[in-house]
Order: sequence, then structure tokens, then C-alpha cells
Amino acid sequence: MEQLVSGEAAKLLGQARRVVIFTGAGMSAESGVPTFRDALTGLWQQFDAQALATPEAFRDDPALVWGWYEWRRSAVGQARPNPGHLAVAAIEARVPSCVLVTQNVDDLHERAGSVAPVHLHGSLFAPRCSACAQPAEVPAGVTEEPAGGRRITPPRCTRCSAPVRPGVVWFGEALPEAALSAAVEAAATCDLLLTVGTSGLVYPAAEIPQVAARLGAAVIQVNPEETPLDHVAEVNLRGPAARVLPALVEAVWGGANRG
Ligand code: BJW
Ligand code: ZN
Repeated sequence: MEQLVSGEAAKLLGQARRVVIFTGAGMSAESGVPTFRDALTGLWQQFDAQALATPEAFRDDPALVWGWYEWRRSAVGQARPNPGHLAVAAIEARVPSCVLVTQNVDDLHERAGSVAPVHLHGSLFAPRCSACAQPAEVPAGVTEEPAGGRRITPPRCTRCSAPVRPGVVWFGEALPEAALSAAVEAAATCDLLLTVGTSGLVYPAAEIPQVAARLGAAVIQVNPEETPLDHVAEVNLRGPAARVLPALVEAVWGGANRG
């Protein structure tokens, strides 16, 4: 049988008392949610995600950007947590202390049973006013956007009439202070950090595994590709999260990941 996890990884997780699980877009790849660095499709295929995920792009063309986020919210609503998300929830339930820190703006960890993920980059489900920050409603239930996407004029704030914006953190914006300090504190005091499906290119989030390693924690990385975090990790498990994480749970706790 193909070796997905090493004995060293299983030993580190089995012995750890304080664990941080740090996830990125690769975590949701096998749920069918494109990663941030995948090429855009449909209406947005000639755009670069890094240029669209900015306050400037929203200011210049709010309907283009709001349409992109509505399309992604619809896609996430139709996606389901994959076995990797379920394995993360299983780890949380089994180690004495576990903090889940995610860069993802989807809600697949919550839907897999993770209790209170720390969202460093916000959420697709928490739009707010672009001027006064008043939270705005999102339609309940799963929405359906056309496959190729469409431009959508953002709704107006009910308090001040400014356009509503996605509740995510764009390039050049500060991360939510409480989330960032909770993540740094957890990384600084854990004995194992498991980094899953992130390119490790976007800061300050990419510092989280580095903080853990610097302060003496072991770092295990799960990613099919090489990343700048390879040298930070004591163990690199090269494979998709949806296969590696269930195999890791199985290696540590036997049948605990089933059912
Ligand atoms: C699989 C898989 C499978 C595939 N299984 N794995 C220091 C140095 C240089 C630059 C900076 C710096 N500090 C700050 C900056 C600037 C900037 C930055 O980092 N730029 C870099 C690009 C160079 N950072 C910022 O601007 C941040 N803000 C800031 O610093 O503010 C300062 C400030 C302070 C005070 C006041 C005001 C300002 C904000 C960063 C916000 C990032 N937001 C985004 C968009 C969110 C909304 C949206 O989704 O549209 O967050 S960008 C995007 O990248 C998104 C992600 O959360 C984030 C990380 O991406 P992630 O998750 O790693 O995904 P990918 O796609 O990059 O990688 C996927 C990985 O999965 C790959 O490795 C695959 O191999 C792997 N994979 N299939 C497991 N099946
Ligand atoms: Zn407002």
C-alpha cells in the first residue's frame, strides 16, 4: 500500500499535548473549491486573483469584484467538507488542546464539525458596509450563480447607503486583530503545528508556522508540492490533504476516523 504518512509524523501527533492546525486553500481543493493560485475561469479568466482581492479593485469595479465573491460563495455553498476536513475535526476531538487556524474564507471546517476555527482572512459569509462596517445580511441557504459568473452590483448599506463589501481581508489590509493574536499565541505555545495546503507565500499568516518552529514546536507539513515552509517543517508529507490527514488519524488512533 502507498505510504502516505511516516511513523515520525504519527509519533509526533500521538505525543503532542498542544496542537495548532494551520490550513490554507489546498485543504478545500478536494471539495472542488479552487485554490487561490489556480487560474480564474469564466468572467474572471483574464484577471489575476491577486489583483482582484484588493480594495482598489473593489473601488474601481465593485460589480466585477462583488460578482466574483457571490460566485465563490455560491460554489462553496454547493461544496461539501472532504475527508481531510473531517480528519481535522477528529484530531481536534482527540488531542488535549487544539487550535484550528485557517486562512480560508469558506465554512467547510465548521461544517465538518470543527468548533471555533480562527479565520485569519475573514469569511465569504460575513459581508459588511465598506464605509461604516455595519454587518450586512447574506441570503439564507445555498445560492446558485451561473457557471461562468456575472457582474453583480453590491447591495447598499441600510445605515449609510455605501456599497456592501465582502467580509474578507484583501491585500494591503490589516488582519483582524483578535484572530491574529489568537493565532500567534497558539503557535507560540504549542508543541506541534500541522500546516496543511498552504503555499506559505502570504504574510503575516505565513509567519504562524515559523513562530511555532522558532519557539521549539515540531512542524509537520501536508502539501503535494514543495513550498517555502519545507525547511521549517520537521516532516513533509507530500500528498493531498483529503488522503494524508485521514491516514494520519488512522495511524495514531486506529479506527477513530471511521464513522
Ligand atoms: C494542496 C492540495 C491538496 C493543492 N491538499 N494541499 C512580508 C513580505 C512580503 C509581502 C508582505 C509581507 N507582509 C505583508 C505583505 C504584503 C501582503 C503579502 O503577503 N503579499 C505576498 C503575496 C507577497 N500581505 C498583505 O497585504 C496582508 N496585509 C498586511 O500585511 O497588512 C499590513 C497592514 C497592517 C496594518 C494596517 C494596514 C495594513 C493581507 C493579506 C490578505 C490575504 N488575503 C487573501 C484573499 C482573501 C479573500 C479571498 O479569498 O479572495 O487570502 S490572498 C489569498 O492568499 C487568500 C489566502 O487565504 C491566502 C493564502 O493562500 P493559500 O491558502 O496558501 O492558498 P494558495 O492558493 O496560495 O496555495 C494553495 C496550496 O495548496 C499550494 O501550496 C498547493 O500546492 C496546495 N494544494 N492541492 C493539500 N489537495
Ligand atoms: Zn454603512
